[in-house]
Amino acid sequence: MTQPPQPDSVQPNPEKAREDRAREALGWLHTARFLTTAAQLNQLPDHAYPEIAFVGRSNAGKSTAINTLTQQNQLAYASKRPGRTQHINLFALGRQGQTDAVLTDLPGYGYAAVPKDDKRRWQQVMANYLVHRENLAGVVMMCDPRHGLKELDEILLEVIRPRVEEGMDFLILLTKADKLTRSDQAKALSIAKLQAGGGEVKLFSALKRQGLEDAALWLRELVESHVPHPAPTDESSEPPPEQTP
Ligand SMILES: Nc1nc2c(ncn2[C@@H]2O[C@H](COP(=O)(O)OP(=O)(O)OP(=O)(O)O)[C@@H](O)[C@H]2O)c(=O)[nH]1
Ligand SMILES: [Mg+2]
Repeated sequence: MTQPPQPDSVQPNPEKAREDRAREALGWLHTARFLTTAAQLNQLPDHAYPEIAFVGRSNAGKSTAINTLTQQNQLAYASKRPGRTQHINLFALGRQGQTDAVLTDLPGYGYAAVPKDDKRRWQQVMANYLVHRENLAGVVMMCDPRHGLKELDEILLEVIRPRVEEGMDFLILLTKADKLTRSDQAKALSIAKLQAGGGEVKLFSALKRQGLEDAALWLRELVESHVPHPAPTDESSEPPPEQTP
């Protein structure tokens, strides 16, 4: 006679667990709200939360990715016209009005129609941000796989290399994957992995919502790995009381 299954014989279902985690991560991302906008680094507010920046060439799909990940159509400005994002825009994340992380939408680079001086000024602002922003915990580089990683992307990778070596998280999202066939997607993925020197690379399509869960999980796990201490509140910078078991 076969025994009925015992509770402790229930096999864990990794797929279901991942789905649950992804749902939780997307719910968390949906809490995103506009925090502030700044033209340069010294105008950004100091805060204690991990910040994750979306970088990439103009028109790569940074703002659209932020809107798709947060499931808010008009949070970040997205447009067919390259150069739409012209400031550093910060968005706060966290449930119940509490902040536990910040997303940064950065203006894209490589847009030919931008005057030379503006380009230089902007590249300086971005390099400053990527090198000096203290609580920068992760960088998501958006790259259109039809063009591949370009010279400016490579320069940016060099700029953040020391921080990545110190442990900063880094992800390349190959955007607009819907414009590639399956086999071209696979090729683009292998090439970008080589170029990223072993860094993480994922396919992403805002249009088809491809890679959405992967990206959401990556962001969530990054933030969870950075929250060992409760963040100080605005009212008091005193350390929190010791937890008793
Ligand atoms: N087919 C397709 N189009 C996309 C996707 N993501 C973005 N786009 C389109 O690409 C264009 C640029 O998108 P944005 O999100 O504004 O790009 P950005 O990187 O923020 O651009 P800048 O702000 O200029 O740096 C828009 O017309 C989007 O609709 C995608 O996954 N698939
Ligand atoms: Mg933008």
